[in-house]
Amino acid sequence: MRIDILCLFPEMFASPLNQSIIKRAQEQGLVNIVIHDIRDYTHDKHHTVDDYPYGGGPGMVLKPEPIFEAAEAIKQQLGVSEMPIILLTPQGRLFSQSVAQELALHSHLMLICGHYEGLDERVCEHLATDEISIGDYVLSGGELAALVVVDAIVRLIPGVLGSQDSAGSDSHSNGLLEYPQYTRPQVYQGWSVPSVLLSGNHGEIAQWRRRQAILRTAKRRPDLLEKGNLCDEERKWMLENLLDPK
Ligand code: 9WO
Repeated sequence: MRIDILCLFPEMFASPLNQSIIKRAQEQGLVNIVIHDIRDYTHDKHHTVDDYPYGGGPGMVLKPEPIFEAAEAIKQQLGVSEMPIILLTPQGRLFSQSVAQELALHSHLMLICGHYEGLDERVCEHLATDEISIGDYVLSGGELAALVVVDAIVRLIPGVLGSQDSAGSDSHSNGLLEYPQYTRPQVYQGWSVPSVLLSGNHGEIAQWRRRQAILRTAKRRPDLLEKGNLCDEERKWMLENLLDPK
């Protein structure tokens, strides 16, 4: 997969993309992430990327020309006429694991990050094919949101995760939150690891984990429960344990 990112602060990407799983994915040639500075696509002496808003008001607005020119240059260089061009904005559709899965199917993605000021609406209307928000809060710009989106997508590319840390068992991939996990020591400050996990009984352990995941999802994120495919027996157990917490 190739991901091109247009932004005003390219240095924000250096460290996050050079760690851990994303770094390894790039080294293995599974993803090629290229950062572009929108300022490089200006033609005036001062490399102007923004201007005053028509109609007045606070702040500045990113000019459309450098963004369109950057996007066209990249499409031409790649030899593709159509690819998802995604704007990171609080006005976009809400990002989720299912949006990440959908985007991970493409061979090329382009992400556009505004900063400080807003973007000229013609970029949204006539260049972007999609607008994505990572949540209902305002950031200084789209760069951090783009990093979140890239991280979630890259780990879904086949071969990026080893079979050890399969993407399939993570929180949200089965629709439920993850079950509680423990490692050594067996007792820490008087707090013991649940004895079922030491039992060696794999059937009991699997049932305990599934039930813990259900209970935790019911308590913290009941909105996710419908995606969890509970059977009647699990639903009954959940209701008993929600009413009667031990
Ligand atoms: C700034 C501004 C100043 C005066 C009047 C109106 C204004 N609008 C904005 C504005 O929308 N700034 C945005 C900053 C422009 C696009 C990039 N920015 C951004 C993206 N902030 N937060 C996000 C974001 C992206 C994805 N998910 C959550 C938040």
